[in-house]
Formats: sequence, structure tokens, C-alpha cells
Amino acid sequence: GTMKPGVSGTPPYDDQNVFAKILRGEIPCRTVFEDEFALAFHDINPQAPHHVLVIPKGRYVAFADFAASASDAEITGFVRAVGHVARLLGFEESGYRLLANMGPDSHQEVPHLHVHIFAGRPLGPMLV
Ligand code: DGP
Repeated sequence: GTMKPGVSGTPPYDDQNVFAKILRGEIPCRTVFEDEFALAFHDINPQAPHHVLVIPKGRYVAFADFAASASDAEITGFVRAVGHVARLLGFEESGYRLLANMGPDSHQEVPHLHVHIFAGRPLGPMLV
């Protein structure tokens, strides 16, 4: 279900979240790219012809704790992984959309930071 709001700010990291299980190899995924900082895999419920998730390997719930606590190497590694996946999958020419949900109002369902990459058709205007 949707993340519960914390007393203030980001809730503590839950090691039982589904992406933690994917990172530990307890749940399979269709991997697109992996390095020491990031894992990219196909979304189980694609919302576009191409729908890939990119997650940092560290225990970060959302952008707030990632931006505040991750090392420069982790931040750089994650951002470069997103760019690398877009290039690897050939999205750069036609374009693509990045989206990241953070916290209750965003309907973030998995409390491990992830960036969605959507591509493969005209995506239309942003809905919000
Ligand atoms: P969000 O609402 O931004 O937290 O998006 C979570 C996304 O994660 C959603 O598009 C579906 C996807 N997802 C949830 N569980 C799994 C899973 O077990 N495997 C994969 N590949 N994707 C999952």
C-alpha cells in the first residue's frame, strides 16, 4: 500500500520493501543494467511500451534522505546510471520521461527511492 507519513520527514528505511528484496536477489527482476551504485529493471506493471525503474543500491526511501545522506559517489553513480540506461535502451532520439514519486501525496508505493523511465510512444502532456 501507499507509504504512511512519518512523524516528520522521511520514514525509516524498511528492509522488507520489495526493492530491497530485489536487491538481495530474493525476488527476481528483469535487469537492464547494474553497477556498484544502481540497478535498473523493467517495471512489473508497465505504463508505456518501455517502463524501466532505476534504483540506488543504498538504503534510501526518497530523494530527501538520498540527497541529504548519500555520498557524492552514490549520487553521481545513480544519476549516471539513469542517463546510461536511457542511452542503452535507445530512448535519447525519441525522448523519454523521468518520474519519481516521493511520499504519501505522490502515491509512492515502494519505499525505496526509484526513478521511472517511460518511453516508446508519445507520452502526452504531464497530468500534474
Ligand atoms: P511508485 O508508485 O512510484 O512507488 O512505483 C512503484 C512501481 O514499482 C510500480 O510501477 C510497480 C513496480 N513494482 C512493484 N513491485 C514490483 C516488483 O516486484 N517487481 C518489479 N519489477 N516492479 C515492481
